[in-house]
Amino acid sequence: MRILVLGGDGYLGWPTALHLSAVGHEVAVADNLARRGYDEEMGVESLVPISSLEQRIAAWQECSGETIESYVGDLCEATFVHQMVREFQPQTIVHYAEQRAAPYSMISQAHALYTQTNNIVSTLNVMYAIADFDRDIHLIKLGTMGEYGQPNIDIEEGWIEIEHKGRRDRLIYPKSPGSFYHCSKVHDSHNIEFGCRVWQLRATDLNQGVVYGADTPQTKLDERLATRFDYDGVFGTVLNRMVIQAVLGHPLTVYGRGTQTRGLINIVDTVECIRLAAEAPAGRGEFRVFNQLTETMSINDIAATIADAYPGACKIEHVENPRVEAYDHYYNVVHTALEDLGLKPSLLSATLIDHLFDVVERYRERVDQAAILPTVRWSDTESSLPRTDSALAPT
Ligand code: NAD
Ligand code: USQ
Repeated sequence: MRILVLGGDGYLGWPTALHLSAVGHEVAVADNLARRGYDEEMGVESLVPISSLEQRIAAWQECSGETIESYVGDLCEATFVHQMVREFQPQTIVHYAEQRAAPYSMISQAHALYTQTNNIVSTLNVMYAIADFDRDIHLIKLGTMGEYGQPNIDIEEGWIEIEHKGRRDRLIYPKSPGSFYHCSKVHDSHNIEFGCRVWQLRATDLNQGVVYGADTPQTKLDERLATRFDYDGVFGTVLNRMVIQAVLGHPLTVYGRGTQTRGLINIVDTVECIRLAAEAPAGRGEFRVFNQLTETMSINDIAATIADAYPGACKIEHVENPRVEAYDHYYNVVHTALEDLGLKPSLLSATLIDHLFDVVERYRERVDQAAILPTVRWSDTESSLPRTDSALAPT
């Protein structure tokens, strides 16, 4: 199958491209390298050193004999997207290419505007390219579990049967996102569902939980194939951050009470979920939603699991929560669709965590301790307009 991986230079996109290529698919990646630019903006780097996209592709050719084509460009440019789709003629498009950090989207008005514009415009451009070129192309879009929030009822896979005042309907599951980034994913989901209804697109929206892990069987083959591993307070995700904190002897940073619960998935399972979804495509006009997580844990439990697994001393600290979040909430998520397609979950285990400790040990000298604590508060609003006293003063 010809598969185009958008965001193919990122944490998940690159290992996904390798996994799909390793099982025999013809793969191309597209990226505008924006993620490398956010590193420069934030003054941080991936814990694991990463090669350039060209070096990665050359290394894969050397190791496997397989070719991955590449397109460097911005998905917000409609012409670029149309030309790429016409040229590569994919049967499946995997769309990872978005600004994906909730804290980044909450830094300022400019960051919120950038995140929503980048994510929503890129997705619309991809949908238009599919609709214009070949409506049989299966769009696999990365959504997020954070679209649903933490409702006091079970979270279904994208749709819910509702009875209201004696009438019944099957509706898109209600959403309650927790950042301007998470909101952008909700807007994407609505746009794609609409595209499926009006243009008979075929789409799979993968509402993924928080990903952890540093590598996959393919990225381990050669240092030049490594994927990025973030630990900073903006792009680092909770489990990866806590593994690094344990190795550095930094207290594990539990935000607030730590009783907030999240879905988790290992990076090895992420790439396999994409293969499974690609090889069993959605039907024409179908907007299919899978909840892509393998287990749920509270932040306190994640911290305790890492502290228990770490062979040395490890302290857990409750720091002021920079976010606005629910604690002690109900959280029961249906996530059977991917397992029905054949996913064999790799659950969090002492072996997996030990492997992560080893990876971190190897690169610990690269950590900038100053980047660990969170700096972005949900309650702050930094407008892009100058704040003048005269504009605010009563007349
Ligand atoms: P990432 O930032 O490492 O990768 C995204 C890639 O997309 C980057 O390489 C970036 O340069 C590229 N990109 C962004 N905007 C682009 C544009 N306009 N044109 C072309 N390329 C563009 O992120 P990731 O962690 O690999 O996440 C990938 C996807 O999975 C995201 O959509 C994210 O929302 C979703 N997701 C991630 C996680 C997680 O824990 N990492 C969890 C759930 C869902
Ligand atoms: N948290 C801590 N301590 C930390 C970091 C985070 O307690 O040091 C807590 C946060 O308060 C939050 C939870 O851990 O309750 C998850 O935070 P996170 O930064 O690991 O993840 P999040 O911001 O939700 O975003 C990440 C990815 C995003 C993806 C999302 C999946 O960056 O792309 O969409 O996970 S989900 O959370 O299911 O929506």
